[in-house]
This record gives sequence, structure tokens and C-alpha cells, in this order.
Amino acid sequence: MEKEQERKNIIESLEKELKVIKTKNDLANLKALYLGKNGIVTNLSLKMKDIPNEEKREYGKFLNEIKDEVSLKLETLLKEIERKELEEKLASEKIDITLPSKKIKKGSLHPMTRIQNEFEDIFVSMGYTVYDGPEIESDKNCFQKLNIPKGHPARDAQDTFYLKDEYENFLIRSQTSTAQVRAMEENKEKGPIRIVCPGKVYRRDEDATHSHQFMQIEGLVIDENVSMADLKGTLELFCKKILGEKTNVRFRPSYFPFTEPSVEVDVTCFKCGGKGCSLCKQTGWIEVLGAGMVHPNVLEMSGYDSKKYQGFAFGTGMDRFAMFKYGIPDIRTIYGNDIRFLNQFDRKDGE
Ligand code: 2NL
Repeated sequence: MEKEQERKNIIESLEKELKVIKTKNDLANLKALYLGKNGIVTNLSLKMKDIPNEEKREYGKFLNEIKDEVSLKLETLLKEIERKELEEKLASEKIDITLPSKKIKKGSLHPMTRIQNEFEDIFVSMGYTVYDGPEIESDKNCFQKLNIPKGHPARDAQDTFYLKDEYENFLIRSQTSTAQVRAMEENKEKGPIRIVCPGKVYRRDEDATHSHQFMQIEGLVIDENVSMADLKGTLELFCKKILGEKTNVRFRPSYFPFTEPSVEVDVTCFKCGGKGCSLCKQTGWIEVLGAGMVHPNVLEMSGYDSKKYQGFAFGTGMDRFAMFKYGIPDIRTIYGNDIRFLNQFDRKDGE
């Protein structure tokens, strides 16, 4: 009966303490108090040595029972605390999936990327290939092979950036024609070519309509029986595609060292429609391209038989087109990367 009383006392005091326990930490402390090294239940076994031998078995059983009972009660409360914690966690982390989502701000293409894509799409639709070349070039590819020998006045007009010391015969290209020279040289069969070469070019020039670095695109067609009529038809179609079907195109005689004859291409002013305004300086026309029939010297220097082959070529600044098409007044803003400028292009064509 003494044992029974002891069990009752222990369980009663345990139950009293369990009632006020709220956290796993407090429960662990309570567990130590009862079942730990110096715990109330653990210490009961110290009495074993005073128990007469014939009762030891019985006492052992009693010890096990009380241990199990205490353990079970502690375990039950632990489960209860854990369940409550989980419930609280679920309640606090509840997500309302019906709430409207935050708008993700997406970027947009840079106006130069957009205009380049437009150029490439039009020429690819006419069967051209886009051909790339390096920006560091030899004097030979940039000038000599284009019929601009050393001392030619056209070199001054382009006022190029040359490299220094042992690389003084190299420069950062002033025109993308360099890539076209490469295409002609690489064409070992000396057969037909139909390419456009877009890319960066560099000149010593800087004001509202000129940047020391700008984006040029040049086209080159070489084949048998290519004539000025092909040049005119191609560029007229291109201008209408990129600036609108209503655009009128005119060709004026001009001069480039690498073409003969050479032309400059004007389109009806897209601001006034040809009536005359400040943009077109009251002429009704705006110059957009330079072009011509490839000079026989240029063909011959890259290994083409100029009796058998003819070609036409053209070139323009893509920046100029972006300025016209998107209404950008200062070329420097195109390369300034000011987010207020770029945000204005966060829209689709035609919007
Ligand atoms: C301009 C317009 C032009 C070319 C570029 C060219 C390229 C080869 C052969 C012949 Cl490989 N011509 N390109 C032709 C005419 C005009 O660019 O205003 N350039 C200064």
C-alpha cells in the first residue's frame, strides 16, 4: 500500500505540473525532473537495495509501471504541443491564392536591337544572309581593298581610330564594308554573294546626329547580270517595307570610291509627307542610304572577274533609321542607357 501511495503522489504532482506546461522546452525540463539522471522516478530505484530480496521482483515491476505511466503522460502532452504548434504555423502561413498577383515588370528590346531585327527580317525575306565580321580590322580590309589607297582623301572624311605601335596597320573599323571584303575573299569559288552586314563602326565624330560609335548595315549582291535596275528595285522595296508603303523613293547621283556609278537614296519626308518641314529642311525629301554598282577594282582586288560578275552595294546608319522611325532627336540618348529613355520603348510596334 505504501508503494501505491507513492505512485499516486508522483502521478498527481506530475499531472498538476503538466497542466501549466505550454512549450516543448518546459516539457523537456519536466521530463528531466522525473526521468532524468537525478529524476524523481529514477531515484526510486535507489530504494531497491533496502527492499527484501523476495520483494525485489515486485518492486522492479512497480518501478517499470510507474516509468511507463510517467512516460506516456509526457509523450501525450508532447504530441498535443506539437499538434498545436503545427496548427499555429499553418494558420500563420496561410496563403490566399485568390489575391491578385504582383505584376512582374518585363524588359523590352533596346531600340537598336529592334531596328536591327527589322532590317535583318526584310533582307532575309529577300534571300540575303546575315554576315558578321570583327570590329578590329586591317587597313587593307577597311580601305585598300575598297579602292581607298593610302593618301586617298576619303580616308580623312572617316578620321579613323588606329591601333598603336606594332598594330598601327590595324584600326577599329569605320565601315562594315570590311565584313563584305572578307565575304568576297572567303568565297573560294568566286561565285554569287547576297549578304547584309550589320554591326558597330567607329569614327571621330560627335554631335546630336553623330556618335563616335554607331550601328551601320551594308548590303552586297554579286552575280552575273546584276544591274542598276536590281539596285533600284531592291532599295525601293526595302524603303517601303521599313518606312511604310506610301513612301516615295528617289535616286541622286553621288560618289563613293568603292562604287561606280554611285547614288544617294532619298525618301519622302515621313514627318510632313513631302510638303516640306523643319525635319526635311523644306525639301520634302530625306537622305537615307548610299549605294552603287560595285567598282570593278573592288571586285578584281578580291579575286572576282569583273567581266563576268557585277554587283551592287548599299549602306546606311541604323541609328538614323531608329531616330526617324521612333522619333529620337539626339543620337547620344541611344547609347546613354538612361532608363527614362529606354522605358519609352516598352511597347510593341504600332502601339
Ligand atoms: C555610305 C553608304 C555605302 C557601300 C556602302 C560597298 C561595299 C563593298 C563594295 C562596294 Cl564590299 N560598296 N558598300 C557602297 C555604297 C555606299 O555606304 O554612305 N557610305 C559612306
